[in-house]
Amino acid sequence: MSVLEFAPPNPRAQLSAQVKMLAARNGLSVSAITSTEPFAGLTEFLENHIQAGHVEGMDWFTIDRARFSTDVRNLHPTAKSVVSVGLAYWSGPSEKPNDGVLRGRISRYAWGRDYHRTMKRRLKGLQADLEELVGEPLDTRILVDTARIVERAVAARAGLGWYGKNANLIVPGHGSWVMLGELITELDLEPDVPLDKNCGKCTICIDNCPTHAIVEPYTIHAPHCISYLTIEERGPIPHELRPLMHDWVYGCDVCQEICPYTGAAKIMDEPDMQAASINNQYPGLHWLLTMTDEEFGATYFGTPVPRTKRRGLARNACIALGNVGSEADIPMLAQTLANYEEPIVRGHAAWALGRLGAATELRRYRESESDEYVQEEIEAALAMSPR
Ligand code: B12
Repeated sequence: MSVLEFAPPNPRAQLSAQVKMLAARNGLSVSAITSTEPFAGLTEFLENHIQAGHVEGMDWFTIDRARFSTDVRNLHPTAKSVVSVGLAYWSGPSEKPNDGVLRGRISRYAWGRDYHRTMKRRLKGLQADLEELVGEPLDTRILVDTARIVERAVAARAGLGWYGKNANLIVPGHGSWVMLGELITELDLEPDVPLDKNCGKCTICIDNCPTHAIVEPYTIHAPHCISYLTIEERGPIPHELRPLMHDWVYGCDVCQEICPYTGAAKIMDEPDMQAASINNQYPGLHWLLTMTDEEFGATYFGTPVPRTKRRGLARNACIALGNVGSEADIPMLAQTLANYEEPIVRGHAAWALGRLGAATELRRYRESESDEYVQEEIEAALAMSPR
């Protein structure tokens, strides 16, 4: 008889293994456990991060909020464990179709259904299964993408993955193509250990970030990140950054696509994360400028994209046309400058016309434009336009 057979069963470890098994059964691709101890050094890190201006523009990201987010017990004082979960969503390589339509790019996490809803539904399923397992109601908190917790810090300490230099949490087998969520519980579970992994000497994400937003390893200067610019920024996008945004109209995946770990991700059959139509992946840029509210709703309702609103997508489409368009796109941009109801979109259409050298069109609408901001954009566009 081996020594192992005499080892007493560890009920805490057994319960933890069951939790992970139930998480997987509820469609949560990966899960790991950490305690509710405060995160050592994180408060100071976030304070310095905010003071350095790295989250400027996200007004909700205050020092008070950051302090609150570094101790899970602020949310649930009697909790003992956090189950960190991930929804892996790499669906294989993908390219824009070669169909003669000039198209933009939407980041992969936003192709399908809104992951907040998908994850919450699955986490609620996990909670119900846990209640059945322990035979009593549980006081839990279910979180997905809330500013009240630093999800990557939770996941890293739980050993779900490790920090890449692009700040993303890299999960073995899935790269960073994993959205995160948590279940905070009073159950006393066995914490997992952090992974002893790092990027080594690789700096490929830093070298390839189009706007140089990875200002040092593990630090994103959000006001320069294309994800921030296309989704969170509501006003004009800084002129100097526009040419660097290429054809991204919602989010950006460059620092993930370029990462060697992410390139080796497992293909997931995850219908909730797949695009329902080509416009959910690679929307036609002219279509983004002419779509009605109804078309916008029909295509994007239930996905993460409405966060940027119809005018945000149209603004971003103007920038993309200025970057990847040609003379053939001038009439559409001129029509946008003349007729689009939102000044923010007209202003960016003027910029794109300037990029494409359409001085005649810019002069044509210079007099009739009554909005001061758009007038300024027209003047700046004329200054850069050679024709
Ligand atoms: C605000 C925010 C953004 C902002 C700012 C991002 C940033 N890096 O700061 C913007 C809009 C730019 C953004 C972009 C993206 N985001 Co975002 N975002 C968030 C949000 C809401 C808060 C992040 C935050 O607190 N940032 C502040 C920084 C300082 O923290 P952090 O980068 O999360 O983690 C760092 C610190 O915690 C630090 N750290 C941790 N512990 C300790 C301890 C010590 C001692 C020290 C020194 C440091 C330290 O190391 C971490 C890595 O650098 C989270 C959800 C959440 N509640 O956590 C999602 C989240 C981070 N985003 C996510 C995603 C998917 C994205 C995008 C990929 C979307 C896209 N395709 O366009 C990009 C990626 C950009 C990037 N490379 O980071 C995922 C990340 C999944 C993953 N596998 O990592 C999250 C977790 C949402 C989710 N529920 O899945 N995002």
